[in-house]
Amino acid sequence: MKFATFSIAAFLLATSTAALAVDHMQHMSQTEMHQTDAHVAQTHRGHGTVNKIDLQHNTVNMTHGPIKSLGWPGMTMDFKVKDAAILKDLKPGQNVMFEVVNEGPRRYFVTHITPQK
Ligand SMILES: [Cu+2]
Repeated sequence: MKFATFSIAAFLLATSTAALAVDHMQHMSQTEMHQTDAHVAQTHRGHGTVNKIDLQHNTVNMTHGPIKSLGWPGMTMDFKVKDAAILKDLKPGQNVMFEVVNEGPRRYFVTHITPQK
């Protein structure tokens, strides 16, 4: 009987420790998933003026206004685009609305550029 009690106690201890470990791991992976989600899903919108289109490097240089959701002030910078097709009808001097996705630290890509009147 003593042995049985001991085994039950040991069993309970082992399972609760294991449960805690699983809990912790689930918590960790959920936290990681949330961080990844934020990077993949977040689209930011900005307004700017096209300065230069570089079809060889898939970049467009724009002077853009502040993008609050990214915490960016207005500035002139090169943006990478995922699909060079969105650059082909653009012209320097055009005012545009654009969407930029953040896929991780320093990984920003313009996904849409819409000329404005
Ligand atoms: Cu910028």
